[in-house]
Amino acid sequence: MARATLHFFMASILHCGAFKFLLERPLVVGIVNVTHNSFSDGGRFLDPSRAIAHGLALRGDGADLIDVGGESTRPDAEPVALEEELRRVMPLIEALAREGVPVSVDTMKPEVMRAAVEAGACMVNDVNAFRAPGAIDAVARSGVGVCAMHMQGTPATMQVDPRYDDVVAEVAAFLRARASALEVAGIGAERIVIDPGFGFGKTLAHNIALFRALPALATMGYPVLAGLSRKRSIGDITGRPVDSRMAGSVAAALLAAQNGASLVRVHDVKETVDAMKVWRAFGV
Ligand code: HH2
Repeated sequence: MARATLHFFMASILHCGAFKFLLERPLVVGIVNVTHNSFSDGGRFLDPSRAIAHGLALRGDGADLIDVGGESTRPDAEPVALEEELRRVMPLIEALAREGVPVSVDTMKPEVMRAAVEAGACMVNDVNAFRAPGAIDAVARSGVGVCAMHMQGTPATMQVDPRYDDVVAEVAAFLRARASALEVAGIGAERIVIDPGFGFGKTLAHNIALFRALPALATMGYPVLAGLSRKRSIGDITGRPVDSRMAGSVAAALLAAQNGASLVRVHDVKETVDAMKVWRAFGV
């Protein structure tokens, strides 16, 4: 099968609360981090009005969803207290939801999940794959979409010495087990997204192996999200610092989509949306 047709072959619908996304083309998820230490946009959106303006601008640039985070998961980032995380993300989630923007919340904390869903978030994106006590309960009955990501270790330790016998098999088994746990709790497959977690306890070689396995991961029965935007792998490959990784990131998003990712999580929305449009127009 030609690569470009793989995606369309598997088109289905992702249910995220009031929003239903037809996965006939890759969804572009725009990132807004309300943190001082995120590796790429840290410190830029601590002021709520700037964060809201940026979220609306990304939506205007063509983002299908806006992913709001209040706790950096960069290697060795300090955990953020619950009250502080709520203080950071809630004004932005409330404002974007009020404007009718599909909002995802990027959190590991069940209390933040509940508050965000209550405020109108239509998706919960958990880099810890809903392993915290109470995390599955926080989303099960809500109808929102859920994204379960693979991470080896914790952000504090994950990049110290990541090791796998078979990274693709281990990540796939983990994602299968987490998706089953979500389904057992009553979350239908149409609400579940899986994510191999590029850069979360992985070397460049691990990331490359997982990237090449995207077509296989995409056959597991759930849409796959790929998040490579401006990450260290892009820096390692291009030799560029964080603020010069846009072209590499767009290439990675496009290739991920061509290889079966249904969602790409990116900082550079406008450029990624344009690249996807060109691919779809010229693709065979
Ligand atoms: N990557 C980051 C954060 N959340 N969620 C998913 N599902 N997949 C990812 O690959 C992913 C994620 C890290 O990127 P960023 O939010 O830009 O940085 P930070 O964690 O430093 O805030």
